[in-house]
Amino acid sequence: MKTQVGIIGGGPSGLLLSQLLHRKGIDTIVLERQSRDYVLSRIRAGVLERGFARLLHEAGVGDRMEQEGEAHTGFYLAQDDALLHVDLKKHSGTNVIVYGQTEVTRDLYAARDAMGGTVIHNAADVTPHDLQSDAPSLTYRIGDDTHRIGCDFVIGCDGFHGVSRKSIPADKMRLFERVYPFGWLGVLSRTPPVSDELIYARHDRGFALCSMRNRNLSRYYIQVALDEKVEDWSDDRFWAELKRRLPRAVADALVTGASIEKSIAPLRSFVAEPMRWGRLFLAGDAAHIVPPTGAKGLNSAGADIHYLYHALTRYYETGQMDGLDRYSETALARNWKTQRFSWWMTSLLHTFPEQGAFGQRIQQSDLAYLFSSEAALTSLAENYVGLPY
Ligand code: FAS
Ligand code: PHB
Repeated sequence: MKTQVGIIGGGPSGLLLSQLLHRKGIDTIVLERQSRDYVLSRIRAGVLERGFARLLHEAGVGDRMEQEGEAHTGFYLAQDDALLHVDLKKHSGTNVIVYGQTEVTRDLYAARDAMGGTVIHNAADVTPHDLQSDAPSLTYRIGDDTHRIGCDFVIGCDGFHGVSRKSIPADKMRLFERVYPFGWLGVLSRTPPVSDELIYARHDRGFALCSMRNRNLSRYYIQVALDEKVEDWSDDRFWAELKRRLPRAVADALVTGASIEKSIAPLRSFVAEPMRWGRLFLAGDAAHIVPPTGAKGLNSAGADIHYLYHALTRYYETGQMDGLDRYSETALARNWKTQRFSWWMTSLLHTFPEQGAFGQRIQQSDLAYLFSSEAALTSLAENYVGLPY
């Protein structure tokens, strides 16, 4: 088999790039190691930047998001019983859209099917070859049969645990990482959200987040220690702990119910430099990870895909490699700003075992400053709605 762009990973990054390129007449093949049902069973991001939404429209998959997603012009920060509103519209001129990553991925799969796009599921042992040549290839196995795909470029959209980043010699890369001393225990429940907008809560017992997917599907998180096991958290125990961390009025209004999904995700900040090696380009979680506090994981993947889409289109239209040659530097410049914001939101709102009384006071004064300064709120808002591509 031969294609122009071989993509490893059928998550949102790989599917979005494949869809965008196909609409420009550029041929791609996506190799996904899981089944489609498995990919669509994962519950992940919930907030889209406007830039990401524009990219979905450019890919022809923005309609359901507009119909079923919710435009949010603000969110709340809670500290003990205080509930402070961050007016995104006032401080940034725009808003975010609440529309789950699962639905984005579902829409992208439907669009790939409608265009006859090639997504190969259950592709085992995907392996890139000859990445330093101008004729790289991908091999993969389905059952006992091994297949090879020749391509011009290989795009690694295979997430943090994928094969693409590991295909770059260790001495050609610099890795930057911060692992946080806690995780997020998340629950999805068919209950009405406790608030019309998201609530990020700082509490001495630990961080909590009240989010949603729609008017009858709520998403809640609480910070937990790394050694916590999801099987030790009954629904009742989760709801009781969540209520302890919310302002009394919010806790009293909380509608609880059976969890339909419950999981613990570890938190890390991670960046791999460079995001290119020869004809291999990394995008999304394959290259960088952020703690979800700033809702930037999926959105920073979108920025990478925007850059790659334009660089690859320029190459196939003009033969110019300049956009591709600039990709890593451009994508990393924006991603490090996203890393900073996500680290800052995480440091502001979570309890850290080693922070001590001084660290708690710094967090409290950081929050107090935030709400005493238009400049600080403007900075928070412009980062949360998404920096320009
Ligand atoms: P993904 O990891 O989504 O997709 C990679 C795909 O590649 C997967 O389908 C995988 O099966 C496939 N793959 C992996 N190795 C392969 C191989 N060797 N061969 C072929 N295919 C391979 N972000 C937020 O903004 N908010 C959140 O609340 C949030 N919660 C998260 C919770 C969890 C548990 C995780 C892991 C991430 C979360 N994120 C969140 C971040 C998440 O949304 C990512 O940023 C987003 O999925 C990035 O998309 P991709 O880059 O496509 O990577
Ligand atoms: C979510 O709804 O899953 C969500 C929303 C905002 C975040 C993180 C997760 O910052």
